[in-house]
Amino acid sequence: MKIINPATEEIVADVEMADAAEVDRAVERARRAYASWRGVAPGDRARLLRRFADLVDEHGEELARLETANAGHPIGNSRWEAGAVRDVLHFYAGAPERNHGKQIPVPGGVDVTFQEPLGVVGVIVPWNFPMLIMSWGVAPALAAGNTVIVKPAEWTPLTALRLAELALAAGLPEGVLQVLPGAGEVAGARLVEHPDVAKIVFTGSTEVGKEIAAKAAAHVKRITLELGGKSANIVFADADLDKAARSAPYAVFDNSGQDCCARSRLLVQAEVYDEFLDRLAPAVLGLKVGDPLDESTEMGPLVSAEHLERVRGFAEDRPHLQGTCPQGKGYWFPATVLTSKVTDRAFTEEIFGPVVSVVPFADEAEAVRIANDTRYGLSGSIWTRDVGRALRVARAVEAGALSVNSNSSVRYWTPFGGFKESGLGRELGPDALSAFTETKNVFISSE
Ligand code: TXE
Repeated sequence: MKIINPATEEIVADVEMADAAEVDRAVERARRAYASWRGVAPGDRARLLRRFADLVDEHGEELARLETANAGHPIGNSRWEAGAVRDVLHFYAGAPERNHGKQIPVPGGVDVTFQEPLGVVGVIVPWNFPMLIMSWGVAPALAAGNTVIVKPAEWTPLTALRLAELALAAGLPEGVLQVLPGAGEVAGARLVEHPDVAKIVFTGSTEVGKEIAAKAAAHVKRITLELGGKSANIVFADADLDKAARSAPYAVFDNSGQDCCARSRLLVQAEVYDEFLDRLAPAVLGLKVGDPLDESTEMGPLVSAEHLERVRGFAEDRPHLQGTCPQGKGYWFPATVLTSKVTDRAFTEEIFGPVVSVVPFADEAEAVRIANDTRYGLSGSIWTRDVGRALRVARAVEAGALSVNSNSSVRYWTPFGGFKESGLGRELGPDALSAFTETKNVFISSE
């Protein structure tokens, strides 16, 4: 398949797509590798993961440029993402030696638990953060003693393929980490259906996530799902409005809005609604959209022509403000603010583009009601100076990753995942390892 640079529409690579038979062969290799990888001493496994992290660090600039060429991310963002891949690997490199079980008092002997690896894990990755989201599944899965097959998104396989080469160069044995580019309905579906794949980690659309959950259920296969979002950014009248207005564009336009945590529903308390829209304008109109290799660029293109058309279809009703973007080659779309009704499609469906819908609310109760009136529940922000209100609203909003007076969502050492149709299970944080292990209880008789 031809891989396109979304900023220039140039072909940057031609990548072979795996068919079902190739997936089967990869699963067989992963099974063979598992037999020895699970027995590698914890300290040795940790050392290999650290060496892998060091190589990612050494090749950070190369990985960043590759991600920019393939996914269109501004180069500064891609550098941050390469650094985050390194950090995630380091974080979970500390895990093999802390993969503790328990000793439970029982009469007539000793009872101990072991955290056993699962076997072969399939990690199905989307195109919005190709190398970063790959690392969230790969690092804890390998640390726990599993072997991994990654299926990158069709449009963005390049950094995943390079990471697999770096893993081999770091000394990870053949078959421990494989990357298999392929179509979702072919290679992805085969991974999900393969009886020897013990677990699927999937990040992508809620629709495909549901399909995967149904198929996995047929084998009682373990799954972690990170799906769509339609997160709320709630601004109360008592908030630091300047800070909230400066921060709001990045909450939705970062990565051109192609972010499952994008706060694409901006709820503003009625008494400051007009003032807030006025404050928002310079931040939206001033956003620098263009060549992702230019160090000063803040927003790049969308990932593909197909996705651009999809986003465009959402941005026509009730436009309030629109920034600028390059014309001509590339999949460009400007930062767009809509003053929506809560029933508008743009307000209820995930757009995954640089489009934010603003609506007013009267009071705390109404803000919570609107925020929760969605099938999604991934992230969100609350802006207020009232600590009590911040806590009440944070507890009331049905979402997995909230922030107060901030628009950040993800830190690799804290848990991340969704309520409702935004997902199942948690990635990252100290407990992610348990998503890649099975508890085994062993009783040893002393009689
Ligand atoms: O996602 P898909 P798409 C949302 C976002 C976006 C929409 C569509 O709203 O506009 O989904 O994007 C693989 N069995 N998100 O179509 O199809 C596919 O090859 C197994 C939110 O790109 O879900 C790719 O590797 N795998 C999201 C991955 O699934 C299958 C990130 C995601 O593709 C498969 C991406 C199948 N039947 C999109 N069909 C987020 N949560 O961040 C596809 N795939």
